[in-house]
Amino acid sequence: MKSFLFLTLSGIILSLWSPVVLGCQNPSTVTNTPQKDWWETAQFYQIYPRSFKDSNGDGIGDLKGITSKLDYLKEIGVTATWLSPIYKSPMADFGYDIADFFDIQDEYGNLDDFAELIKEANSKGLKVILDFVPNHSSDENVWFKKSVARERGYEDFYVWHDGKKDANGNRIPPNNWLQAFRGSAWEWNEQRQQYYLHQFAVKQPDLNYRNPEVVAQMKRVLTYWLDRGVAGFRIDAVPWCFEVKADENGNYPDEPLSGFTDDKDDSSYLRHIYTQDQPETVDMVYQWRKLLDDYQRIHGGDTRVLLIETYSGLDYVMQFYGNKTTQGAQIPFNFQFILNGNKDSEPKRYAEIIKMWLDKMPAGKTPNWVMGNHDQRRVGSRYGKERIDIMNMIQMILPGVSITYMGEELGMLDGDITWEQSKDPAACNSNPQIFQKFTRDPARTPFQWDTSTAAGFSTNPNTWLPVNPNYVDVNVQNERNTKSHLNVYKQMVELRKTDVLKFGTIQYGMVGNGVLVIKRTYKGKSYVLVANILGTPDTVNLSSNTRLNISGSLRVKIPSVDSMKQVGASINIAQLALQQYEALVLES
Ligand SMILES: *[C@@H]1O[C@H](CO)[C@@H](O)[C@H](O)[C@H]1NC(C)=O
Ligand SMILES: *[C@@H]1O[C@H](CO)[C@@H](O)[C@H](O)[C@H]1NC(C)=O
Ligand SMILES: CC(=O)N[C@H]1CO[C@H](CO)[C@@H](O)[C@@H]1O
Ligand SMILES: [Ca+2]
Ligand SMILES: [Ca+2]
Repeated sequence: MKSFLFLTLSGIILSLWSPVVLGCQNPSTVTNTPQKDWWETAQFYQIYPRSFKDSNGDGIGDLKGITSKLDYLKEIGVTATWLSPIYKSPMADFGYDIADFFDIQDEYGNLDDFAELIKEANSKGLKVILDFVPNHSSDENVWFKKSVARERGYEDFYVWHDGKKDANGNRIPPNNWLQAFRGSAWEWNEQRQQYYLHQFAVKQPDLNYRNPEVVAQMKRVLTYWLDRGVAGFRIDAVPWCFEVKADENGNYPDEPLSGFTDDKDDSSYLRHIYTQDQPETVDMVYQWRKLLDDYQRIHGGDTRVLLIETYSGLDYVMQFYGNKTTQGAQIPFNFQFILNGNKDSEPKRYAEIIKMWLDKMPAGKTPNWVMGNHDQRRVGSRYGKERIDIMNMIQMILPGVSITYMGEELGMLDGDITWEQSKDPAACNSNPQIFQKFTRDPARTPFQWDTSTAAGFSTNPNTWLPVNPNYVDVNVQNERNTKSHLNVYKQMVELRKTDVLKFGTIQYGMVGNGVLVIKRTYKGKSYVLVANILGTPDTVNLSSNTRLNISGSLRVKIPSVDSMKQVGASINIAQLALQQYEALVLES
């Protein structure tokens, strides 16, 4: 039995942490008692409010619905929940097009409902985090209307340009930049007689972050919601905040061709070296972090956190953690399990994905693990429904922050949404032949509570997206009472409260044909996840990967749903027989 890969990291005791230290540090030599701030070992849970719980029977989830289900969040051990956008919006992009950053969309409720949600959540020890969408506003935002009218103070709130003339004297856009959907990123505005930049839809004009008044205004947005009790922000689409600075004539350079496609309207036709991942964007995030820290200094309370969404390259992502002198975001999302793996991945890929983040992460920072979100297919649909427990167990046993998208704890799967039923603009802007490639609706179907009407999501059988028919089996009520993904998840949550998972070192590697092993150790006590990634049984020798340093006796602590092994059973570490896709947490 060969071991392909071995990795170890003394990641956990902050004062000892160094990316170059390989080999198991003995934590008992640490003199200080380890301390962790609340978020460092937290369990975050993403709620897509439209699909979580409908309180008034209109078929759309809302704030009162969330408030009514806070006990469920407690039940599954959530520390903090982040809500996808609830701000006032014409819903051209389901709330990612904000018309009023200071108010709530009617169908979700109002500011009183929000206050009630915060109050109830806090009384249960739950924190609430809001999505912050800085890259653009809606064209229905009053700021945009004022900018169109060149009102004093708003003239440069957005990125405006006269455009150019072609050889025949016809007006053409300032340069070749493309929007994320299709076509030019510049739209002519008749009233103002200028083009405005929109990196997303026409209805989503880009704010001009080179205008200090815009920067100040967005900071006022953050403060406004901090005053209303939020524990931090998840910041959307960060890479798009800044574009390259205009030259002395006010012009922007063309982006070079990527060579990936001949389709001139496709965003990937160009390499986005001037419209994404600009260094100023990183600095903007540092400024937002400072705002949160200053807020805490003045108003007290727990640390406020920043969660950053970017799918950029790892070297750029890591900059968001901060540098030697400046703090950045506590949690730049780790999307490596989304970007680099799926049901066809080789087993050793799993260990490589873990390594990618841990090896790049700067010293003293906290890792985080994201398996899914509202923009991705369900974890069980991407990695295979046989691996639902495996993915939840990996996420939970790894050090640092775990982030669950609602429903993954139940093993919810993609809904089958037809072209006619589609709601996501990414699907609707395409056509019936290709929409499956773009749609994000399948992961947004209503949450499955029980076997009543609309899976208990709504009293209205006509929900905004159809309920997945598998709700008959896959629902909270059912899964509470049986051997289930939910119960495995809850046991993992309990395990996360132990010192071993909070402070322990990590060692991980492969044994057998395709068995991932993750070992956490603290003060001589270990928990070991053993997960057979493959669909074939395997008998493995856990000692064969000598550098995992597994010896002595181990007992079963948490078996996956289909495992035949009993909790408490001793296992033979030299000859551990695993069924296909079987996963076990063992304890020393
Ligand atoms: C291996 O594990 C044993 C306890 O099982 C421990 O005493 C020893 O220090 C470990 N060795 C290394 C190199 O971590
Ligand atoms: C398991 O691996 C260890 C270390 O390589 C070896 O000493 C032992 O003989 C192996 N046991 C079996 C049953 O293969
Ligand atoms: C990554 C990404 O697309 N982020 C958001 C930025 O804005 C667009 C348009 O509103 C949204 O679709 C995205 O979710
Ligand atoms: Ca509703
Ligand atoms: Ca921008």
